[in-house]
Amino acid sequence: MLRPKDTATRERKSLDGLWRFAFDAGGVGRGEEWWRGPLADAHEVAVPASYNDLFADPAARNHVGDVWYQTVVRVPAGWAGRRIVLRFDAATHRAVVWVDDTRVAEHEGGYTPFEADVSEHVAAGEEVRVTAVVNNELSWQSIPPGFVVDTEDGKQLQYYHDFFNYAGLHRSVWLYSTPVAHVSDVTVVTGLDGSEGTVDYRVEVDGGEGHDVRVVLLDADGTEVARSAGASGVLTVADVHPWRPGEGHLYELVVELVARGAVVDAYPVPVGVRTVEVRGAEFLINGEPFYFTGFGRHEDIPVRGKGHDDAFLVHDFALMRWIGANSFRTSHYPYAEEVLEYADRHGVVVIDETAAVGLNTGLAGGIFGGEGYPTFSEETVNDETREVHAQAIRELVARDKNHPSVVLWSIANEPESDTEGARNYFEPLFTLTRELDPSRPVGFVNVMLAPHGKCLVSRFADVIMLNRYYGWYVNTGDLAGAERALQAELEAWAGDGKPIIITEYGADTLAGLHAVVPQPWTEEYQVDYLEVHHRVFDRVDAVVGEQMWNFADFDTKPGVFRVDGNKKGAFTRDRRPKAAAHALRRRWRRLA
Ligand code: BDP
Repeated sequence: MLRPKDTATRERKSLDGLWRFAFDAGGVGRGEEWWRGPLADAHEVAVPASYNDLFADPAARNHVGDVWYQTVVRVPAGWAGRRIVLRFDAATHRAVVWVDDTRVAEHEGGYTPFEADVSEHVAAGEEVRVTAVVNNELSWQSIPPGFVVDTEDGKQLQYYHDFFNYAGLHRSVWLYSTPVAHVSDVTVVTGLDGSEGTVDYRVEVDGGEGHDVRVVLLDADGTEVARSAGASGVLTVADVHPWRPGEGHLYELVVELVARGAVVDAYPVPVGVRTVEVRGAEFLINGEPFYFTGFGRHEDIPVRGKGHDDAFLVHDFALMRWIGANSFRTSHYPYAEEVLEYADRHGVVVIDETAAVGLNTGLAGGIFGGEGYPTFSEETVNDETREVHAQAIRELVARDKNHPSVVLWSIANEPESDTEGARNYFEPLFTLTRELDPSRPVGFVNVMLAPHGKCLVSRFADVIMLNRYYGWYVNTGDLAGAERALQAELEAWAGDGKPIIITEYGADTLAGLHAVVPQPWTEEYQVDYLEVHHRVFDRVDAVVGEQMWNFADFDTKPGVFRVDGNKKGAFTRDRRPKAAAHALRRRWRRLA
């Protein structure tokens, strides 16, 4: 799905800013058709942002159900006769959208974009009312899963993942225009052969029967390096300047739709020429072994919650650079497209993950009123869930397939993976992901409860991704025992002959808490914990990466294991370094 852009033939208008907003605690808005007029008793709310922390009100933070967003936008006068599209970069976790009185879009899944052609429902130069109902409930058939409990105090939400269920319009909203005949999709896959690069391209066109496609590849300084005609083909680039970790060199593929010699539509796609391959126990980028350093992260900041923020984008990448990180995982959902574009431009390597987190009732099962649910069953995660999960994978690949920074798909985080149910659930999802994108390896993130010898899903993965907490959830305070246990488990995984990335290892740490003897929660313990892990990683050749959990402290639901959220950050939530940040910096700069 192409991101809205201003080009010679296209224009976009941001709808970001303050919108009218109403909580629908009684769930009556759909029945009463609230989209038909201005929202009554409306608050004002910022877009993009989570709404939860904006109002200093526990009912707002913990609201479960529908909320309503509304704005009025004037369609630019110059858009007469053009195709006009309304696009939401994300609505968490689902939404229905109306333009004036007409329902135009509906979307399931909180972290991928959706859009509607609204040409028939708007008029150039006129104002229209845009209303969206956004719902934050989770069910056994949503990705991520969860369930709603009806209590005397209203609905409460339960879920098996460890971050707060922030909701709302988390990313930008756009009105944009294209010519009626337009480029609707572009796919690029790149290759390298010595000093020659190749760009395999495929263009899809809508409404342009009889039109021609031509493509021109420009270097960063605008010089033309290759051109071709036709909706698909292969461009070759002599003396190619590859995209590589640490150096985000980008070409630009300008795609043009041409009728009778005139350019009808033009759309540019940034292209990084690089290859990715798993060979034996190595992870190769451009044919060279790559060692991942960096973090599992979250989209999580004070006040805005999961709302995208360009200032934090720049600052977080600056901190990752400062610390010597070359990569991160989009734990535990697709991040804003701005983040991936930035990673492309700056040569940062990304493991791109779906929102399939918490498909594992074994992790927190007992806490919910003592009821133990099986993860995979007709009543819980089932075939219907798998179809929602499959759609989440389709939308992730469709959105992110052209990013050179993305080198590996992660189709789930810590699902139950040691049962036949898990094996049957996941096998077709691996097949699907490979069909959608044969150019990248595919994996999932394994949980400690399904160690080597028990996991039935890792056989489908190209890369073994492990989250391990020896010295924290087990061997708590016993780093010598943790070192032995970790070494033994990693050696067992290494026997499978696949590369291993440690996608999480970490210890909760309260910034400012100190002790002279190793004490969990102190800054010293976090440093010692990391050192133990690093020693083990260095002894196991199959380990090709370490992504510490987490980049920064982040918000969670309340819990006896959580002190104002999860405190495993190398940085605090307001991005101040703990002692561990300095320790990681010394190691990762040395490794680089
Ligand atoms: C893992 C999860 C991650 C948690 C982390 C933790 O993948 O989301 O935040 O553990 O417990 O289970 O800190």
